[in-house]
Amino acid sequence: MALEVPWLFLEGLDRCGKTSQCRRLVSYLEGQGQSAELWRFPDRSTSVGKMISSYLLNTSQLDDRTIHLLFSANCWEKRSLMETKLKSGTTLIVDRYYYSGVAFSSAKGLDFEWCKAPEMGLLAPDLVVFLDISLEKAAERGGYGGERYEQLEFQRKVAQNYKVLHDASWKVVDACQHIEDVEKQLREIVLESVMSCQNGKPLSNLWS
Ligand code: NYM
Repeated sequence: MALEVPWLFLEGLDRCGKTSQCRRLVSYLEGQGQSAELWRFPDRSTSVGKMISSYLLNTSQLDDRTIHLLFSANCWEKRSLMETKLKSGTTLIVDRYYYSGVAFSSAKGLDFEWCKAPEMGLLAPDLVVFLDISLEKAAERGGYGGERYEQLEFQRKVAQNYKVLHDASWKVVDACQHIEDVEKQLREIVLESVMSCQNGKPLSNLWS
């Protein structure tokens, strides 16, 4: 089945500005007459998502592998809806997806390949955009430290893991720039991606 719309993930350290940029991108695409939706992972609205949320808020404790599998289950429970949306022509702008799973869980010392395994078969995006921010800049942003993982040393390990996961197809945007400049660059990247998807692209699975 041909796919004529691009879909992309935004990844990055905590407080890199992904969520605001995803919102802006969706409004922009809608303004261009494109059907577009913002998705976020973890999706805290499902029952799995509620368990994840309470772990992130430090109101529950879970074994490292258990929480990793819950993040993965959270992606799996949305996979078929994701496929339906993409096949119906909706562009999805996804605020984090499975790369976060590997980057954050392996920062606790879990094996990379073990972390990747449960994500095999999830849909692969047309594009991954990494919002690159320094650890110090991220830590200065409002709300930092409110959730588990928002600690400098932990984020340093996450940043190293993103470097390992990174491949040549990823686009990197400097998230230390002014918000409007980041937005402008993201628009250009998305428009480029729309052009390259114009002849239709098949959906593919991750890590295959
Ligand atoms: N996170 C997110 C993971 O550890 N694994 C995952 O698979 C995903 C999708 O959740 N610190 C972490 C990264 C963040 C936290 O994300 C919540 P956000 O974007 O702050 O809502």
